[in-house]
This record gives sequence, structure tokens and C-alpha cells, in this order.
Amino acid sequence: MRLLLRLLITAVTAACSDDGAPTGPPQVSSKLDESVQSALRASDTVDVIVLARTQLALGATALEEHIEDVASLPRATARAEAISRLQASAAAEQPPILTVLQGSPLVRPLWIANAVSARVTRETLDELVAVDEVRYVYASPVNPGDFAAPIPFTGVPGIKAPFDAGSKPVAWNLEEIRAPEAWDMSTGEGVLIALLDIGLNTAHPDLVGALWVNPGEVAGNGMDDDNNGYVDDVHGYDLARASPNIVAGGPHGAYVSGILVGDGSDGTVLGVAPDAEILSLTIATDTDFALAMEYAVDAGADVVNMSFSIPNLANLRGFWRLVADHAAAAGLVLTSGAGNFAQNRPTPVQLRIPEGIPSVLGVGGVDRDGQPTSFSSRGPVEWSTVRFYEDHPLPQGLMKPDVAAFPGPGYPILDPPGGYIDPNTGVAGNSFSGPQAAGVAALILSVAPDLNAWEVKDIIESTATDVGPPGKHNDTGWGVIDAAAAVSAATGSP
Ligand SMILES: [Ca+2]
Ligand SMILES: [Ca+2]
Ligand SMILES: [Ca+2]
Repeated sequence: MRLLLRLLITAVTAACSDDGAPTGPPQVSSKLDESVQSALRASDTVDVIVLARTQLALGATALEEHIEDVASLPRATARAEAISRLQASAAAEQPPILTVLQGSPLVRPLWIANAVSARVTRETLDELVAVDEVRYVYASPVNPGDFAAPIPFTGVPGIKAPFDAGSKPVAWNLEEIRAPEAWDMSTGEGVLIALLDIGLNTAHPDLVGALWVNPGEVAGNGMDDDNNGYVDDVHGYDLARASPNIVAGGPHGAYVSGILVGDGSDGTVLGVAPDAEILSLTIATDTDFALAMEYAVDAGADVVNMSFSIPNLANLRGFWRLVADHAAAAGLVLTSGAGNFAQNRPTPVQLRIPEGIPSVLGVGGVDRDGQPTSFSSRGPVEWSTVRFYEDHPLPQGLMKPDVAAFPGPGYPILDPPGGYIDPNTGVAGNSFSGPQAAGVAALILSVAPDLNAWEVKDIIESTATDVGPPGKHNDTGWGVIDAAAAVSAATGSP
């Protein structure tokens, strides 16, 4: 079959090669996603992700099988083994792919998935699909991105005093998820959270001490001192703009950061894991997502918070699921707010990417009475149309979200320049629910660092307080997260 395909491609390529210009319709190969065909109808070049043959965990049951294989290993060992296997597959199979891509722009080899992204012509695609090591090719447009202009870095990371809520007011959403009771056992010390957002304000007193510092990088000297491919990446990196400047023009990332790690230095405690550290990564493309996961793994991150939602990725959803599953295998707990689309999208597309991925903890929103909010995205999610997965068919689908937290409004939010936004401003959304669960994951891993990512996810789900009808449902998942119960369960304390 493979031989036949190669011959066919060779013959067509030969027929086209007299003057170097294509003479017929695009060559159709089972390795080319429909998105590639459509992109070629509109342009002579297409930005692609070339998926190589061997993957650590590709397919509906592959992550579960991997988990069974490594179930007895502590997270650090499982992470090291996963990285080793991922990088070995990339090293073994990417050379012939990279040979074909010589001369193509934007070539980016990846290892968190065994894949290479690049901008290719039709002729290069014909050569690629003839390579045995190429499994599949997705179109992955490089979006220009819609970001506010960054503002100059003004923060100076400080030395952090140990967290003590003392008599400071604590935001009520933290009381509701029993974070103060959890702080008697864990405040998140030693845990690193990767924030995938639009950056954050590093100067806010609540965040300044929480910022991760890349130990191998010298700031502002224009050099990539730790040789990780990123110049001056002291606190993370903005992959969307290829810049080490992580200070955002917009407030979203600062809001989210406050819920993750805000320690009340400026007066009010907003953060679930006030002694955890945070690094900032901004992404604009599917490839950036993979690069961000590689960065987070390399930096030793433990938790990844993703308060964003991408619709209409079609088969590319499978690439995100592959990367997310591999990231989980490499020790990262992934969380994402469920989105705010209950009033303007039909199911099964209210939860999208990444929150609709089975291995990502998708977090819906409830009000103070435990009722799902009107806007919080409802499941189910379908995967039966997605290449390489084809599971969770409708009508049942995959039940999502997994758990719920409090999207607001009504509790204080970190104000990027300093202080807090009045609780009555009406700022709300599941962008705020996700980081509450990410914070709980950080509390767990601080005192139970050997737990694997899927065990942390299971604990947060199994200790949630059931709301509504008994059991898991497509509006509130397993229920409202309970930080104290989760940390107790993780440490085996009563
Ligand atoms: Ca660097
Ligand atoms: Ca540097
Ligand atoms: Ca329920």
C-alpha cells in the first residue's frame, strides 16, 4: 500500500516537473488532511504540521495504555521517561522529513509531539507524503494574532516572604472552595505554574514575588544564555511575538495570575496557591502550543493554566489532544476554563480546545448557590469526527466540564497597576474558574509531588462537592472543587 502510494506520487511529480509548475489538480493523498487541500486551493503555499509516524500516545486509548505502563512510577521518573521516549522518536524519524523541508521557511522541529511544522509548496507536499516516516499532514495557519501592544517591563522580581493570610480579607470564592483550610497543609511552595495567556503585569505587589526566574538566562543582554532557543527569556516567553517581554497590554493574564498565586501583599488574598511560582507563555499558533508545552516541561513546570478557547479546529483538535496527552505523560497537569458559550453556541461545541480534551481538566462555573451560571459552557463534547481518535460519539459524547468553580462576579480581582478591582464591576467568566482548579493542583503537588498528572486530575474530580442531580453532569461536572478535601486526599490525611 505504502509502496503503491509512493509510486503514484513519483509518477505525478515526474509529470509536473518539466517546467517545475503544477499541471493538474493537487495530488490527493490519505496523508493529507482536508485542511491542506482547502489551503492549497487558496494559495500556493500552506503552513503545515507534519505528523511523524511514531508517537508516544496517539489514539483514543493510547494515553490510558501509557498510564497503565507507568502507573507505579513517581511523576519525576515518569516525566523523564516520557521525555526520553518522545525525543528518541523525534530524533529517529525527523531527519528524512527535515531533508525534504530543506529550503522551506518556518521549519520548526517539535518533540512533545513527533512533528515538524513548516511553510511548504505543493511540490514539497508531494515529496513529504512519499516519506515513510510521515504519518499525516495538517494545515495550521500562522495567525497574525490579535494582541495589544506590549508595554515595557517595569517589574523587578522580589524576594518573597512566606505567605501568611493573617487578618487580611480573603476573596469569598477561595472560602467557598475551602482554600484557607487547605493552606494549613499546603500553600503551593515549590510548584511552578505555566500561565498560557496574554502575559501579566509583573509589577503588581501580589505577583512580583511569585515570578519564576530562569536560572540560566541573563536578562537584557540580547543573548540566549541557556541555549534553549529563546533570547533573554527570564520569566517565560511570548512565542506570538518572539519576545521575552511578558508584560501584557491587556489585563486578562493579570486577572488570572491573581487567582493562581496572588498572595495578598497589596491587601487582599485572591490566590489559591499563594506560594507557587508562575511563568508566562503567550501563543498564537498550534505549533506555539506544542512549543509552550516543551518550554513548560524544560522549565520543570507542574501545572499549566489555559484560560482560552479555540473553536473550529476540525481534525487539528487531534493534534492538540496528542500534545496535551504527551504533556500529561511528561508531568504537567493541564487546566482550562470551560468557556462562556452556553447562550450563543449549540452543544456539542460549547467546550472547544483545549477544555474539551479528555486529559485537560475542564472547569465550568457556578454561582454561590451551586447553580450553573447562565453562560458557563455545557457538554457534551464529541470526538468521533476527529482523525486518529474517533471516540466519544454523540449523543452521549464526552461529559464535560469535569468540575466547577466560581467565575464571578462579586469577588475582588487583581487590578494590574496595583490594588484590586471593585467586586461590583461585574468582571466574570470561566477564565477565572480554571485557575481556581489549577491552584488546587498546585496545592496538591506541593505536598504530594510524586503524584502523576492524571492522579491529580482524578483527586480534584473525586473530592469535588457534588451539586445538582447526583453524579457527573454536563453543566457542573463532578461538582465544585474542594481544595482542603483534595489536599487531604493527596496526602492521605483524614
Ligand atoms: Ca534562553
Ligand atoms: Ca540573555
Ligand atoms: Ca451533580
